[in-house]
Amino acid sequence: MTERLDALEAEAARAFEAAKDQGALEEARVRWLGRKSELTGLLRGLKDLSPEQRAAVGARANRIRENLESRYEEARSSLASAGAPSGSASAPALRDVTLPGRSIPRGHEHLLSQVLREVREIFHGMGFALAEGPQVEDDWHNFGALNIPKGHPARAATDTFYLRPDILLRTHTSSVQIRVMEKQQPPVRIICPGRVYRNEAVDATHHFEFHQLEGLYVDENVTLGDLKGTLDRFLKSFFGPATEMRFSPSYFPFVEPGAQVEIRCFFCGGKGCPVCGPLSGGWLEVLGAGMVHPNVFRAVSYDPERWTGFAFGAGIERLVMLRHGVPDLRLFYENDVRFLHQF
Ligand code: FA5
Repeated sequence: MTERLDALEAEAARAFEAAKDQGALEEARVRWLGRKSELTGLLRGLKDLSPEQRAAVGARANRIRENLESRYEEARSSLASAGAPSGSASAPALRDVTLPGRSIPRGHEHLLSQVLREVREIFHGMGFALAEGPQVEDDWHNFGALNIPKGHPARAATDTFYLRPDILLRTHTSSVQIRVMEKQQPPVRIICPGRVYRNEAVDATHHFEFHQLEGLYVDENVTLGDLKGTLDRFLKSFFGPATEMRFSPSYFPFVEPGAQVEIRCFFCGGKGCPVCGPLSGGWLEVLGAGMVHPNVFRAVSYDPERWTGFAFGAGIERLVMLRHGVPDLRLFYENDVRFLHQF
């Protein structure tokens, strides 16, 4: 058997060397190394030999197979580099220059980022500076200094994510008012856009993570009229010059008086529609606002007898939903390009 193996090795090596093109070489490969080749048959027959013979002949047969495989590879690459014809696989590739090009999809700014930028520009135009604060906040800045002491029922209004007993994810951007007033003497005129968190069930109009825009103006003789004028200007710039706004009384512990600000539904003109709802009488709530409570001034060591101010807070997602007719707030966070590319 070993003699036959040696002869087979020599014949196969000669056949690989003699092949003039890839087709002939492939034929030789099938004949000498293929599944039905003599060598494969011999290897299969090893099982009938005694254990000693099997080890010796098996090792030799495997060495021969490896040797023939590398001879075959050598022959193949020397035919390829000599440019031997080999069928379509290695034919020179033809380029069709008339085919349309492949376009590379281009991204753009997310709708929420676009709107945040636009809102910042509107308020910059009215002299408001940008302020930022941490999203991981302490109890004092998120609640205590805003006239919401421990045990105050208003704490129940926002379900809070606590990280430690006194450390939490801020539930509103009003915390930034406090941080700015602690550092800066009046006049203060700032807006604070940012992400806030509430432990809430998610639905079409609620998320556990959303954006707010806070505004604060503190100076001598700031009036409710200043607040109304500022918000009227903002809402008209954002929703259009025909926008009608109204204030109704509301309660936030950090302002007195407090107000809920609504705009007349611009989808139905105030008649009542699926957007403003049959019970709203055609008005859409857009933000909370009011005159800064004297206790908030005391918390930051401002003299409430001297300083006056207004504050407001809006939910950015809700503003965008209204302006662009987005029916579900979750669309902002799902990263579905079919939605995103529309804006
Ligand atoms: C506040 O957070 C007050 N800090 C706003 C304020 C500031 C009032 C200064 C007075 C003076 P409120 O909890 O209502 O208020 O939230 C403000 C806005 O955030 C709402 O009008 C709504 O647009 C938006 N909002 C509230 N909860 C959610 C939520 N889960 N998902 C999306 N938007 C929300």
